[in-house]
Amino acid sequence: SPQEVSPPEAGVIVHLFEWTWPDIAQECEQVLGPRGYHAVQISPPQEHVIVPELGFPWWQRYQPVSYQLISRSGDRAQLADMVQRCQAVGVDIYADAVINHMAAMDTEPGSAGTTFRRYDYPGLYSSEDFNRCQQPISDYQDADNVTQCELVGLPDLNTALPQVQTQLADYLVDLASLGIAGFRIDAAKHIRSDELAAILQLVRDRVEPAPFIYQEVIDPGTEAIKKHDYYESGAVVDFEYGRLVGEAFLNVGDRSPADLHTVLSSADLVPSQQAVVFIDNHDKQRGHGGGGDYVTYQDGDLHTLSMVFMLAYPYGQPRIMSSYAFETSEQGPPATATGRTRTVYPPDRLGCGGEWVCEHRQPAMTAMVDFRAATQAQPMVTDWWSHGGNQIAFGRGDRGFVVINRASTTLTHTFQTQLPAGDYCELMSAEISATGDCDRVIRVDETGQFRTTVAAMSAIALHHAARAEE
Ligand code: LAG
Ligand code: CA
Repeated sequence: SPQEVSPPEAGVIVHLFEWTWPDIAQECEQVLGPRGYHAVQISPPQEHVIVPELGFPWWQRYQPVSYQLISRSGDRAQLADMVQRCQAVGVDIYADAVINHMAAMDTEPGSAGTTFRRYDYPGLYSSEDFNRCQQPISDYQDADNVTQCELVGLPDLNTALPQVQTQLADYLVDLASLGIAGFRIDAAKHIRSDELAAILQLVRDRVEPAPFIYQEVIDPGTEAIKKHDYYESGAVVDFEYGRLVGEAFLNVGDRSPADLHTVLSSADLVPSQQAVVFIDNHDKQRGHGGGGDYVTYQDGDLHTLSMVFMLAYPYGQPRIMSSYAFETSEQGPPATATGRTRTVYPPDRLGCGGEWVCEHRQPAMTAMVDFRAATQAQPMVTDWWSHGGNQIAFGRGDRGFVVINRASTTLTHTFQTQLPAGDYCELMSAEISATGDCDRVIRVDETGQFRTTVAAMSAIALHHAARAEE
């Protein structure tokens, strides 16, 4: 029977890409808990390759050497401490689980000091544990090729074997024993769905409550492996959603935000209660994972507005990408010359808005995390409105209303809503004001209408729980 998955109201996930464990602990206490974030996706916590000759790229983390919890983000004790501290303020931790393959680059010992060779990882796996293909994946129309050959040349585990399934389940159970509440299944498309289901069943047999599972299945609709093959194991990350929203906001071809409600309603997306969605992820923002037209922090206001749309629109469980600034696609996080990651908090105190971008701290993001929580009980879109291609608005019944002006001109209009009459606090401006006070009050009249002006390339949002003081 299909696994229970978190409903969309379970809240917003933030991917703190390449953050260290002590930084994540502080971020939970100071920002994520107070602001109502639901969970953090962390970078893969296991031992990984070290590649100094390429300047310690981020993708070191996707080449596992062993399942010792010693990585660029910190050690086992730091990981355990972080999970506890986040849990204490109501924030769950989801680990990125790299279980399809092992490390390819074997010239240096791994991050925990383990010496290994391709197809031979001491105490874990030897050559008989790997698939026989041993060639890079070359044919996405052939399911066996996709699941049994090597993703970008990474040694492909034979996940049909009981000993491999047990080894992988042991790793995930170990993470769960530290309090980790869910897993992003990396490269799920490259693991046969029945074999992945068997591995996850071994985990569920030993972990209570069952971890939240979301599987990385990039399905453009034209390949042998389909996202629905994976629904029985949990949630699935929908890659079409972010592409469709991105193309609309970028005005690719003749697309525009005005068409989005129709386009999303008719697209072949993962069912809402089983979908994890994003505007950009760590691959798409740098042209990895197949590339495509996705909007990223480098697009500035366009990115903010796309994210506002995702957080306001009642589909799937949203994941916010929290980036570090980069110029080249291989570039790792801010680091010393020896590859030690430099931190947001002490000792380095780099802070946010520079080398660490921290999209999740933007006022529009924290406002919309609040909006999503306040509107979750109303899953319908009401009063959809558009003017031209780039000015849209919609309601969430009597719970909330959002206006997104992606045009380069000011928008003044009288909007129809289902909101009860009253004085509402405009959420974005409240977040921006230093005091957190309600800077801008919008009055909804007895007929549910309000008239307002929205600046070019900006948005406003109202919800029922943020009324202005009488
Ligand atoms: C994923 N999802 O399914 C990750 O989101 C994605 O970031 C991972 O690839 C991929 N699956 C495998 O876990 C990343 C980089 C690759 C990198 C790989 C392994 O996008 O570029 O490959 O991690 O580190 C690198 C080199 C390749 C080389 C390969 C093997 O870039 O040129 O062939 O290592 O040595
Ligand atoms: Ca595989």
